[in-house]
Amino acid sequence: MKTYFDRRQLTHRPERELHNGDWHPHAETPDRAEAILAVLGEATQPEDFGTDPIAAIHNPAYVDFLRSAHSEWRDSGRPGDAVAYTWPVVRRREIAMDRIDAKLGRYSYDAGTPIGEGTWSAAYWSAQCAIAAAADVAAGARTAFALCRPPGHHSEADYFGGYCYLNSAAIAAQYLLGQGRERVAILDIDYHHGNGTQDIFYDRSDVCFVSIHADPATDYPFYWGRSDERGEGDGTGYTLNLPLARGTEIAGFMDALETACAKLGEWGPQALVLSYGADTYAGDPISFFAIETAEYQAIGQRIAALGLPIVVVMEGGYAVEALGANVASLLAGIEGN
Ligand code: Q9C
Ligand code: ZN
Repeated sequence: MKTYFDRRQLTHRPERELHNGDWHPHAETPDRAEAILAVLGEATQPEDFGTDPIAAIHNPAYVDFLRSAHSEWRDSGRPGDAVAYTWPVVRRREIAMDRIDAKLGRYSYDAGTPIGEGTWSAAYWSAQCAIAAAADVAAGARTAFALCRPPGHHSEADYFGGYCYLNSAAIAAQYLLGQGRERVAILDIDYHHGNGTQDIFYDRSDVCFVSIHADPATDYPFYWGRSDERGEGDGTGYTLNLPLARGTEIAGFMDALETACAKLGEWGPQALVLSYGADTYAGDPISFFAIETAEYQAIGQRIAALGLPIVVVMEGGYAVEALGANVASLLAGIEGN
């Protein structure tokens, strides 16, 4: 299957993140992408689909903010990456804000997602990879792989967080709807709940969001991903959360995947966007499931058995030395090997 990647995605190099009360080297490094490329061999540079497909998901004020945030930070005399440190508690009223510090808090929800000089360009090209892969599938390809990095599933219409700035999976799903598909499913198998994707489609019935992830009672992002979150309004019943305990191995994961696939099969979507995080891997340094490299193939095979065209979008996965093999294993399963 075709892999999409653009070298400009490497210009995002976050220095550090606030975790457990201290600063740590950032886990979402450019060498993650290099490690995947080294195993897959070759990638196609996506064409530039412009900002329209991004604006179909993200608010204009948020996109403007992202584009200029780092230069505003620098112009206000601050060194290094822009990082928020003050947040409005649960959606205060909309107010006009000029101060970069205020805007950083308004448009984010954590201190683990720095904005550097290359962040906008990298996030933009990451999203273009997802659009290019979706365009292939819309044109009849059975599968395509978007090597998105930075990842996207924690980002909503107007916020960033969880190492994510633009929601590539959501942008891909919306693009498929724009190409005549009426029902598009998103299956999210990253270790962390895809709160941004859930929020984007929470009140909609044209995109069904199904997620398998670590229980938010113990794991980031804490405030989303409980099994009683099922959508609202027209979207009631179109969100399905399947939280699992820390320590989950392949058997427990496959049981949840069976439930997820049953739900998707019943609904009958015309295409699937797979948010794939390899941070469910046993050796992941920031996550606590126990999936082994070879087992991703079975996961891929089960998803392929849905018989849907699939856009695979890369999300997390931080065990850099195993990341290429973990991605190759999943893709082999999806390709029917
Ligand atoms: N410094 C993805 O896998 N970790 N994002 C909490 C904060 C945040 C992971 C510690 C994990 C985000 C796409
Ligand atoms: Zn993750």
